[in-house]
Amino acid sequence: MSGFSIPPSHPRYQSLLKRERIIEGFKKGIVAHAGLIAHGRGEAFDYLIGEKTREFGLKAEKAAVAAIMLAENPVFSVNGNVAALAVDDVISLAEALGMKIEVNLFYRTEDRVRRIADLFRSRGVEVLGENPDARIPGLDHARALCTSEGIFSADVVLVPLEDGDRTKALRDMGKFVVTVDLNPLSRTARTADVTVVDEITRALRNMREIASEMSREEARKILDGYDNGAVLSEAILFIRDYLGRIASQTREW
Ligand code: PTJ
Repeated sequence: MSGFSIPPSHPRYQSLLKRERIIEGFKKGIVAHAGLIAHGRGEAFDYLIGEKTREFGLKAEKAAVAAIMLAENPVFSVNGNVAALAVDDVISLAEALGMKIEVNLFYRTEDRVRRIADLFRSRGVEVLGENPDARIPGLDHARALCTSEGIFSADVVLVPLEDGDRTKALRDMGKFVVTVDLNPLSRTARTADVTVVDEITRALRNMREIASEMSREEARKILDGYDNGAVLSEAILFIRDYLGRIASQTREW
């Protein structure tokens, strides 16, 4: 940790703990510089939903699990922030749903890829991404690098905390893209097939629980009835109403 010890009684304990994980990940060369900024943006959006999983998040989490469960080659794409915040939750979900894990970075450096892969190896888990042998078409430079065994041949890709370009490029390849993004207005959120508007550690834990209860038959039904546009719209309207309620309470102070 950064030397600052957070008392569990602190009202913002969970949030401060995640912030510490990001800082620690940055110091260890796992999180990119921009990852610090991205985390702050996530924190701000989490405030707008009251830092809780809401109904729209849960609906999307169910659809996400359903899509992954029914996939032939589902791949979990991991970046610096996701590794720093949720390495054990990534492993737990990937194992439950038979997903490969691939390190795929927006700000790719070989050093950071290796450090993230080492983090997984330290838990006895091998990941793809260190020796890319394929490219995502339509993306510039190193961001396109991936493996033919993993992301390149995947039918369903889980890409949390992503940027819109890669989400679109993966969809253009015909893949079914699931994302987790607290910002319902982001390009990724609006491009993915399933957008989970929830915080990554909460989302992965919920998805792990859902995965242990869902049958393949249920998965098919859930996916057939799922409408990502409607769920995203619910998230935006929730924020409007939530802020409206807080505004009214504030007026009565
Ligand atoms: O490790 P790299 O090189 O792959 O880089 C990773 C980052 C996150 C820096 C890169 O992908 C990036 O710049 O992402 P963006 O464009 O900032 O998008 C990240 C999105 O994730 C934003 O919409 C944030 O609101 C959202 N976000 C941030 N933290 C969380 C989050 N969503 C869910 N849970 C979080 N903890």
